[in-house]
Amino acid sequence: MLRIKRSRLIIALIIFSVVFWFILYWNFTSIYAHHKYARLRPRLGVHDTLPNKGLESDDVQIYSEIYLENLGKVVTADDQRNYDAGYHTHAFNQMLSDKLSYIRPLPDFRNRRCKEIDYPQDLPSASIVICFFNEALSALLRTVHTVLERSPANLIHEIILVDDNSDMDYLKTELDTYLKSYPKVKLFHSEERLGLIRARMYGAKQATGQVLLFLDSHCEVTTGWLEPLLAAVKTDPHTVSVPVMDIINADSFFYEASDLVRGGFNWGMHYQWDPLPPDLTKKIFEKPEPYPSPTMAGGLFAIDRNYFHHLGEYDSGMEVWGGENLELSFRIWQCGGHLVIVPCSRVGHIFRKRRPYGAPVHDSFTRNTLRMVHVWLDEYKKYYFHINPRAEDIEFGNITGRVQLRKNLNCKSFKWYLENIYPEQLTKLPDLSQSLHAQAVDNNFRPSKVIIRARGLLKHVSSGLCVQSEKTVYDKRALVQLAMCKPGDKDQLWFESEQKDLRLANLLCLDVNQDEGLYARLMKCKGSNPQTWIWSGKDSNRQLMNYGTAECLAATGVEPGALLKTEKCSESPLMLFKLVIT
Ligand code: UD2
Ligand code: MN
Repeated sequence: MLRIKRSRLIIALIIFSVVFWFILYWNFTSIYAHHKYARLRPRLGVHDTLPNKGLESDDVQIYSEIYLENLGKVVTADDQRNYDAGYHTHAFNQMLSDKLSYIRPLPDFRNRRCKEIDYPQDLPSASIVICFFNEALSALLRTVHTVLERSPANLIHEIILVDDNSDMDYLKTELDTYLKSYPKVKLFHSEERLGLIRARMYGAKQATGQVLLFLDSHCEVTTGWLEPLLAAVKTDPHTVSVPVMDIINADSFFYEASDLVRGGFNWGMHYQWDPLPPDLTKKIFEKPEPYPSPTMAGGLFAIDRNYFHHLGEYDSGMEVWGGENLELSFRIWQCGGHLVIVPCSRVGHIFRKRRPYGAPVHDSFTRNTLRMVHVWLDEYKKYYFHINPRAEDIEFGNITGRVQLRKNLNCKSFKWYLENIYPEQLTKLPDLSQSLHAQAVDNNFRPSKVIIRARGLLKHVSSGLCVQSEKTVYDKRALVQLAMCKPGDKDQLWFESEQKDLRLANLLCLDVNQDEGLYARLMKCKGSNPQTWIWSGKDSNRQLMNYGTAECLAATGVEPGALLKTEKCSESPLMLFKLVIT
């Protein structure tokens, strides 16, 4: 009897102490967070001309978490204005970026075996080339400072910044003054807008280091990033090395690890990330060595400077943005080089949901891609045109110089490239005998694999009409149109999936032809960027932004039958939609 009582007492004591410690811990952490927040709170409104270097280490995580949680509740009207203006100009949380230290400690996501590798003492030194157009000063300086801080000084020959004729004054006067204290950093202002491709060529011409290392202007490099990239180029100067690209969240600025992947593309000639086969993942885990990649994303890579020039730099006929990454990837492989991803080198990049800048050329992506397709794809270009019939009529300038370059370099065929470097792609050739719409229906995605977040009518706010499939197939595709709302009708029932696509009747995905920025249509679900739709704005004022075109879905009219397309996001009421949950 006494024994039972005693054991009960012990159990009660244990429960009590667990609860006690839990409450104490919980209180402590919330007091701690609260204290930090109270300390940081007054800084929210501060907007120095040059960003302060205030926040360090774990502040970053706590700060961004609390900030995001409380946004709209506790911030002042000024904060809100700053916050909105930052997003508008840069498509990321500039306000938060301005508050973060340039050199914040970042998690080390490298395989631990990377730290045991001894790199040669005599690695070549690098000219880091960073071009920018209207970049946020804090993001740009964070790129520069992390490079200076996290690279052995003898390996940084210089940092070349190319201002691609930005509009902002702070990128001229203030930046010039600031950089005076950093003799290795050389800033060039272009007198005309070159676009990122010619801006990189311009930067490369100024460089005198043995290796060129290109970075976007909103990156953070991490410890140990440089040596393995340079080592790969040193081992073989015809090897182009690419770091693993981690994700800096555009809203919270959290640094998130990416999986090990390879670069690929689809027949619309959009870049895509391909998962690694499991056996290769295992091999790299055991021995984190560079592995071949059919293509690269484009922004971050190291290349021997002489080889870059020998290989024909870039196609200077390409404008502003897009396509140059696949062009260079094909050129490297077809003309005898190697393209590798270096798992021990990790660089963070702010991935944003839209490009915040316009272009003097209407659709530089298609124009650039056409130049690439005509020079490198040989007979395989028919697949590109099958996917993009409209591209056939688009002007792409003179390519004789590039065709000649291919001859001079004695490059191999695209067939060789596919068979040897990207054989998986040969299994995904579009069926030329079928129209796109027929294929879309035939191969429709298995809905069971997809997690649905919401379902309902996709209502166009200003017309009060609903989005549905156009009944007639036009120009090989099923477009979507506005129609009187019919709740319960399968033809108007949209499913929003976890991967942010919009599926009509849980069958086909809302897709937009990125190359032309034209009409929204229904296609087989692929999880691709042109099928990724991000809601922005609040409640009934919401826009649907397309990840592929970085534009917003808009109705072409307010009457039944009006088609939908994507257009540059604006205040237009034609762009407001809501999902009326059913
Ligand atoms: C990706 C690449 C980018 C480029 C692009 C295709 C990564 C991390 N990024 O797009 O480097 O290959 O695909 O073309 O792989 N810029 C200029 N002038 C301009 C426009 C942009 O200097 O007219 C700068 C811009 O400030 C940035 C860089 O070029 O530093 C890349 O532009 P982005 O960040 O908008 O491209 P992103 O990352 O969407
Ligand atoms: Mn970028």
